[in-house]
Amino acid sequence: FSQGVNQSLSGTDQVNAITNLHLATGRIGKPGAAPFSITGQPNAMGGREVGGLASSLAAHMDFAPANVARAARFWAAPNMATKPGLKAVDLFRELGNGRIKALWVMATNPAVSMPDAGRVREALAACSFVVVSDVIETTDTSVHAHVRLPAAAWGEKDGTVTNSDRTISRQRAFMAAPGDAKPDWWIIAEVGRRMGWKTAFSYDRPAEIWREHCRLSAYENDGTRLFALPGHAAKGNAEYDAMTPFRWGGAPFADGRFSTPDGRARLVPVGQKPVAAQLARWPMTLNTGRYRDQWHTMTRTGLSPKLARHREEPLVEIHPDDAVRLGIVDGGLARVTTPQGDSVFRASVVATQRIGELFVPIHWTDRTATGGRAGLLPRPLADPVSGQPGFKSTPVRIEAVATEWRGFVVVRGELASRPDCLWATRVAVPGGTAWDMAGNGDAAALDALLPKGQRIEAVDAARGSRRVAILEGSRLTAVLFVTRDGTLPPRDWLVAQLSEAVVAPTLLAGRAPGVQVDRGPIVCACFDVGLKIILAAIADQHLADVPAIGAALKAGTNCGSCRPALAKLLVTQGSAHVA
Ligand SMILES: Nc1nc2c(c(=O)[nH]1)N[C@H]1C(S)=C(S)[C@@H](COP(=O)(O)OP(=O)(O)OC[C@H]3O[C@@H](n4cnc5c(=O)[nH]c(N)nc54)[C@H](O)[C@@H]3O)O[C@H]1N2
Ligand SMILES: Nc1nc2c(c(=O)[nH]1)N[C@H]1C(S)=C(S)[C@@H](COP(=O)(O)OP(=O)(O)OC[C@H]3O[C@@H](n4cnc5c(=O)[nH]c(N)nc54)[C@H](O)[C@@H]3O)O[C@H]1N2
Ligand SMILES: [Mo]
Repeated sequence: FSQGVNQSLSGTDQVNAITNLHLATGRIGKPGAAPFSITGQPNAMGGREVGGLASSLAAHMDFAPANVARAARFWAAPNMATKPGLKAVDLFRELGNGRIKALWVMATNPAVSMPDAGRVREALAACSFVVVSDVIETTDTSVHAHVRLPAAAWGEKDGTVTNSDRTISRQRAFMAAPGDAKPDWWIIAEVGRRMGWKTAFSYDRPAEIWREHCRLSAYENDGTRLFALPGHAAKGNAEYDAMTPFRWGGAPFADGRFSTPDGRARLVPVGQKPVAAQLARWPMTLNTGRYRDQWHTMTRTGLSPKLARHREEPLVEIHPDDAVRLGIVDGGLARVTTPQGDSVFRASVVATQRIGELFVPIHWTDRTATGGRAGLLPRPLADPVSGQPGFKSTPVRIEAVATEWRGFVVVRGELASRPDCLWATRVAVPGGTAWDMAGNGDAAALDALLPKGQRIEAVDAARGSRRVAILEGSRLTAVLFVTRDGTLPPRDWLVAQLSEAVVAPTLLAGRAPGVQVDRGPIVCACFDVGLKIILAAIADQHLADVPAIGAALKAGTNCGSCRPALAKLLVTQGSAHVA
């Protein structure tokens, strides 16, 4: 099970119901038969093992007095925290209430990813001391920082990660960290030393931290704490360096004994909350989640033109019946509103969406769009036990948004500032950036976005179209295409002009001389294979399965992410062999 179960206001009851069912039917501790929460963060399990949660100490110990006393003995720490800290939703509420005066945000982007993110942003802006450690200079959170600490990214640092199945692997740097960037452990230890704890934070390498972690896991452990790595505490630096991946814990519960005082499993009673009545003002339900080729708040994946090809923009998905009823058209803009806030998305009318529900992706931020902000919409409510927000079901309404003009700008590098119009969204393209835009009123103000240089312009007053190009010598630095009633050419060819030493004479026509091949939307990002090319090949070459498409076009033969999409195309084309 995944986040539809966990990230719910009754997530704890749902997970316990699943676990109870497995216990009652004896499906625990046997290969292939266990409840398994597919959590998504790389090293989410490692984070739990080291106690990176408000609700736990390190090494799988909670705040029971005996555990607090044990951790105090181990670290010779007289001043232990004796109760859980604030979980994320509570923490940002208290930040907003002014109870938290100083905040250090590390490796997360809460101004985007927390529920009711508009309020989170206000709370960050009002906090008197915010520190942000990130691998990217400017994020929606770091713009509120008083101190920014440059952190080394995963490929630049050394340590271990734990998979959800408890496999611990060494991770080794394969790139040098840029500039002053330092690993997070180094930054924390340095702050600890500067605060006066020179010995306690005297680590000079990850192997030392690893040995301490292993010692704590085994410390006063009579077997009731499953997490224990005693053998590793004595390993030297060379052994740590050469460590191969291993899974801790053997086959827990296979012998029918569980981590309870009497060793017996417990069924936890669960309750079914009554389904809340649909409210007239908020008649639909909003679901939020991920796109195949973007990661969370896009601070890193948003840099890649290749990854942008799959889905260039944040879309709100809506069922055709709902769309017709509400006057929403495929490709048009729509405003999605909840009591917490609103955001404008391009509508995608699809029969795969459930009637009465909307889906929006979580990835776009203030850096990458004027709208498309999913995080503004969910309620800041959480499951009472786990503290997980209910990200997947927010009462919502949607309405069509009309605009008078639409257009795009393509620029070498980045625009100096975000376009100031009703709707704009950024797309990474080879050699630069594109922004798709729509708005009302005079579009002339968009000219201010363009860099300086030699300017050529074409105007079609009848269609309200304007096309501007900025050149530097024979090379293109930017184009701006805007229209009220006319069509816009596909951006691809204009983007390719950024890389040409001499710009094409047909530039303002928006296309090369001669006939164009339209590849359609990109399905296979690795090999740049478009939908129309694939459909033509399926029909012309009688391709019958995914490997045959791979052999003919290479599509689906590298990372494999598009293989489900290819399989679906085969089914909809009616030529699939049933396997
Ligand atoms: N490409 C990409 N992959 C990622 C990530 C990413 O950002 N990009 N993030 C990673 C991370 S950190 C995580 S946590 C995972 C998340 O991975 P998932 O949890 O698999 O993905 P989500 O997109 O969050 O969608 C959760 C699913 O639950 C369904 N759902 C909603 N409500 C309910 C309900 O009441 N009951 C049931 N049974 N289902 C429901 C939704 O329709 C949706 O299909 O993805 C990981 N993988
Ligand atoms: N509405 C809605 N909201 C959601 C979800 C949803 O389904 N719906 N899903 C939720 C889930 S499951 C998750 S996991 C969160 C994800 O939300 P976040 O964790 O806030 O999102 P990321 O973009 O992964 O943020 C990680 C940040 O750390 C930086 N970073 C990367 N590597 C390092 C490093 O090694 N060190 C440091 N210091 N910084 C680093 C990145 O540049 C980025 O700014 O979003 C949650 N929010
Ligand atoms: Mo996650």
